Amino acid sequence: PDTRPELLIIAPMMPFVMEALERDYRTHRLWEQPDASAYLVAHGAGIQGVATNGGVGLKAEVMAALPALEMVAIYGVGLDAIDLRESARRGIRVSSTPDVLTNDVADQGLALLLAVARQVVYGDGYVRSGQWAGSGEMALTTRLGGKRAGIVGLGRVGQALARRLSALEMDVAYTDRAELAGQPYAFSPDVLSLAREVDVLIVAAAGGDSTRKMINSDVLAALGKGGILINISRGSIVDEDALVSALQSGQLGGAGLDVFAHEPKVPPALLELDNVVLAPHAASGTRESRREMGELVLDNLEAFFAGEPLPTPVKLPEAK
Ligand code: 8YV
Repeated sequence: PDTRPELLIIAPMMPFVMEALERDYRTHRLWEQPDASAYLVAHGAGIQGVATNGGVGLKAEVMAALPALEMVAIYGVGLDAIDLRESARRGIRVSSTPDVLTNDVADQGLALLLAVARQVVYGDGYVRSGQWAGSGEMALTTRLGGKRAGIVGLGRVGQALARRLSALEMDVAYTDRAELAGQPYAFSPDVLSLAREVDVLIVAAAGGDSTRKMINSDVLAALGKGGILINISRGSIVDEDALVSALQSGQLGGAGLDVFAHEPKVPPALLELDNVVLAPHAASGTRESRREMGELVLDNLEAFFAGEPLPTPVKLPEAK
């Protein structure tokens, strides 16, 4: 009999990861099932492992349909799309892929910031459409050097961003749950006071209930007419309706967004605005990051099923 563990794959990963998973596990490809709940009723009972990504995570109803589940390997660092408390309660182990994507996610934040401030995408269109030859120089843009940048969430990605922004000669400040020891950047106790102090606000915090719609209309108003918002973490952290109105009314200067509240849906109003640069949740989407993330998914699953310690475990809340 086939004694390989049964693994539910919730979203596809790079081909080499898929090949290794197909080889080492009896796999179930949930994203290919037209009726996912019927599929889980038929096959859920034997599934011991899950491989999923940070954005899709593991929905409560899927987790509930997997009574034998023991291990969840996340292809990403975001933990907002999986119930860690319930994982702890059921004794399910969880792994993620920290560190390997940090610099690439920070680079995407920097790329979006530069693109918005210097109107890189608009300028590209200006050249391609022949407007340069027809109408002359494009409208002037904004200098970043010497301006103030505020980082919401000074974790691994936030710190990598802070280093990049310092290299642009920006003044960097941050907010987080509490002031962090040993950081050279100015601390603000909350996001509203940070927004009042800075020209650019960059969201690098974890998603989930504790940060939901934290960037609301007051914060956007405090950031102001010349202000720029960048988000490379989770769309849930920004009140998207408030963002659209602030951008439309000119109350906010611009935005660079890699993530959205209802991906892959994007508010149509954003598509009409020249002061916005959009990306399809691609901050960790370099071949290099995705390869290393894929390797960590494989290594964590392998370690778990061999009874060895996980290379990159997620710390779960204490089970009550
Ligand atoms: C996704 C992410 O996991 O790390 C995260 O939390 O959101 C991303 O890296 C990635 O898009 C994989 O699909």
